[in-house]
Amino acid sequence: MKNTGILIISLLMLCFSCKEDKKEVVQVAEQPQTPNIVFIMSDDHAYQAISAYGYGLNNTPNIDRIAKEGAIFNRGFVNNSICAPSRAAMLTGKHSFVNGKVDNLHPFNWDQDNFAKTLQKNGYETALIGKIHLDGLPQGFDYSNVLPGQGQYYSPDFIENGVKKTYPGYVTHVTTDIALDWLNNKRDKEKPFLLMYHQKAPHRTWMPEEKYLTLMDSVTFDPPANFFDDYEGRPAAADQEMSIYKDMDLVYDLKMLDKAGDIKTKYREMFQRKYDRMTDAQKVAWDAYYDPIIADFKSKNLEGKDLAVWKYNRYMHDYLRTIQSVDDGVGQVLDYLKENGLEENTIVVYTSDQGFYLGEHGWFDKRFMYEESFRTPILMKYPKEIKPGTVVDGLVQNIDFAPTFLDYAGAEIDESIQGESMRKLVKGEASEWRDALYYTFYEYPAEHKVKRHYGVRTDKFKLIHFYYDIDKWELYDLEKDPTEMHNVYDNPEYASVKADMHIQLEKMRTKYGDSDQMNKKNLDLFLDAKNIKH
Ligand code: SGN
Ligand code: CA
Repeated sequence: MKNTGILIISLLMLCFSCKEDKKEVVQVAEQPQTPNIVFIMSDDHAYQAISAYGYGLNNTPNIDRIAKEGAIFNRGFVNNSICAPSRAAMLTGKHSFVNGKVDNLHPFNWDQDNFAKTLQKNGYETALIGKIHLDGLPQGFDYSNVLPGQGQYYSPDFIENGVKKTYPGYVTHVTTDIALDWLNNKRDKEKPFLLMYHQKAPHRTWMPEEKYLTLMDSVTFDPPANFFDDYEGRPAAADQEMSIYKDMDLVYDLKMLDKAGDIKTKYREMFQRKYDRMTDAQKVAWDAYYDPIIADFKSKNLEGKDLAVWKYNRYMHDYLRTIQSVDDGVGQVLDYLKENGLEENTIVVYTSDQGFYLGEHGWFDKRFMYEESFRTPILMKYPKEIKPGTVVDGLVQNIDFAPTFLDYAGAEIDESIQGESMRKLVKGEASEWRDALYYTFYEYPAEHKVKRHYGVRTDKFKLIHFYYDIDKWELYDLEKDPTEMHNVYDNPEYASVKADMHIQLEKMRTKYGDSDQMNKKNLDLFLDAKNIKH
């Protein structure tokens, strides 16, 4: 489709009115404008922790508004379940092995095309605010104010158009304030706009703001049914470092920074530095909440399963609290749109850079192609085109955002873009849609020790290959085994499914241009960068 730019398209509507048998033709001019786009993303936000998805863990009324007024996607997935590669895929509409950002370590090449650059060329005013985790000055944005790397929860540093400064306060609110300031005061109001409003929360180390320190304090969470997973038949799943029981740090993750210094953990000092960023008043509020919990914890000497369940609850409380502040910010931005007459003509998307484990398989973090981290929440509203309460079940992926936004904006979708526009799918008008998704993950050997793998997911099945220091295939029957506990790869009953899935996988690799040689090239680069002999 050719660009219509910022120019208003005049539609001529013919209106016939009959007067004494004589037809009179009246021309009425309607002026639909190019839509604005607010692309909201948070970091590590599990779909299980958005109330619109119905898991009953928490209440996110503002994020839910997007689903209520528009669409909720039940099958939204990422290309690569780790921060920077997922963001690179969203910006470019291309898989990691094509855009080059395969892991958090590799540099991102901002010189390549991204959808913000295309929108800019088509007359959009563009801004990128908050976490992006892609080094270098962002290209494609008239205004950028981003966190360096992972960013900090308290007294965060930001880089505004390349210049670093520290803001007082709590990162989620600072990000929202910067976004509202840009909407109100900084943008050119004559132009359609793209606002990428990207929160750090609820990323590790899940530090809540003062206001929510006690939220859900009286709630006890039951761990998921597979919390005490034995990983039978899944050696790659067995050999990771993202276990709540084994790997979650009592101080760094769970805030047991006792003043006496008795609780000595690997990352205690690192957490101390985060704590030290708070003001005295913030520290007083923080200590008033955590000190009694620390004292209680020390008195109990928990072990084994009791300790695991205690850690899970401590984790859930802080994780969900950081989400509450994210939800408040979404509400403020939605209100701004409403109060300024922008609601009708603005597309709002809420998503995360990937899903997250909330105790499933006993884990926190992400990376695996298993559902909880491969999936991601996606909610989208656009009153002009999307009916309230729409439910989308098609298999969509983060590479689809770029072509979708370009499609809505009437801009050209370059043929090198690998994602598909979701526009027709959301309207229920797609005559055909993909039946399989491709996934890759490369960050190993590294933190959390999740092995390199790639795979394909169809409606009903998933095939995964773990490689490098392992050579193991996994096959899941997602209908019978939605929590992926039974690897049926060697089960003779699945012989024909296995053969079909191998064909699907090869089709995907051919379609997108991936191969074992690409994996080898990326592995060599990674090992060289980490000075690992190979
Ligand atoms: C940090 C975290 C990890 C997390 C990665 C990637 N450790 O390294 O737990 O998996 O980020 O997350 S921390 O000690 O720094 O919190 S990502 O979302 O940025 O990809
Ligand atoms: Ca992330």
